Amino acid sequence: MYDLLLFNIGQLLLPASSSHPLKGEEMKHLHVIEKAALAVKDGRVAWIGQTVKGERLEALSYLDVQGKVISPGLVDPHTHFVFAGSREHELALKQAGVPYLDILASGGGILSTVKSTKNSSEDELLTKSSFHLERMISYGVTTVEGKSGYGLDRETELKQLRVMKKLQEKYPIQMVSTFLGPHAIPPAFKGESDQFLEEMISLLKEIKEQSLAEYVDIFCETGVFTVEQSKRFLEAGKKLGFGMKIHADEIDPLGGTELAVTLGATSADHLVAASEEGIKQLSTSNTVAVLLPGTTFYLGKEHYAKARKMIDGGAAVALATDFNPGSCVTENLQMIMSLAALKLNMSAEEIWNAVTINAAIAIGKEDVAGTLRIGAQADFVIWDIPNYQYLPYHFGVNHANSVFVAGKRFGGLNHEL
Ligand code: IZC
Ligand code: ZN
Repeated sequence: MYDLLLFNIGQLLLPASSSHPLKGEEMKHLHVIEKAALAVKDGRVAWIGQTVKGERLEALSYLDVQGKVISPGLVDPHTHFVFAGSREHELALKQAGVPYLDILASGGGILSTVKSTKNSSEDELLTKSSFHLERMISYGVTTVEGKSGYGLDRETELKQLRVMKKLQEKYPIQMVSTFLGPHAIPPAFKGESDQFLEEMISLLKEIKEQSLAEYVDIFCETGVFTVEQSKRFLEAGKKLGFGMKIHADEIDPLGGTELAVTLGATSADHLVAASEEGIKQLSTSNTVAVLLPGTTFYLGKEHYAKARKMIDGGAAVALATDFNPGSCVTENLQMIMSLAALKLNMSAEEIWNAVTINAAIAIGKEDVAGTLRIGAQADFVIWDIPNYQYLPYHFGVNHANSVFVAGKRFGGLNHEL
């Protein structure tokens, strides 16, 4: 006897259950079951199949999905959603043509959010990030990565990481925490980035001991941290058993992509300015290219990451919001799927794989997220769309009818079901 049987599913999307990222051609394949049914028991996926005429599966409750599409819960593998304050005043600066890195260099940008986050109590931070997290879930996300990096000192970095730990206890969704201590150089360490980096390295042991993060990450960019510093920091993290991520080649082509491949990082993120050589190396590795077209859009840039070249060359691509208060202010991963279609020229199949299985692999959650497996936590979304190609096509709105986490309806619009 099942707890819940969803039937009359127009299309049930089942990305490959894979422990290695889908690369190149593999990204073009998306397994779809038409006229499907899905059974849930004890919060887990219990049965998946086609609705056979006359067949009657016994369940405590039934839900007629009315031909809509069901996918696994989406995975957002790169966000900075735990922060205080906001930076709407920077929009006018951007309109006046002040570049993102100049705003940072003059003490604004990330450093402005650092000030607000330092001045915020742990409870205030928890309330505000719960709000952002719930909004992400309402858009269909059931697995989220979140980064620290708005503290740049021991106390505030640990405060951000503790908030994420509390959120993991408060919500049934899957979460991954990343320590991004080297996110900017605080004013007290101006001109002394090596000393600041050492401070951040000295926190790694404590973070590991308290299980406050699974990954380490660094902002490798002009005026922030060099490739050599990034290597030093990531290697220190690796030695202690952290997974590695890197903000690489977002604005200038410093070579962070090549470094990620050399170190065997789980992901290299941004890659808008990645070199030809970096892109070639990605295809020979299992490092996932996490692309963030919402950021390119929000920064008003003309050139987007070369997703076509990456995928056609055989690399693995995932997509994320990069939700943060400066360079991409949206929790809406569906909007990112539309940008991937329109600006990265990715196909619908590639896009769905990039926000499910490849995104899960980019944060080490492939065993529990990114597809629907019998026995796994039942995290899925009922979409108000007639087919899976429709979602990227109709942009900027929320198509999530109902978001199920551990087999229970959590959020979404709940139209007519
Ligand atoms: O707050 O601006 N790029 N880090 C690297 C960010 C953007 C977040 C921010
Ligand atoms: Zn980021």
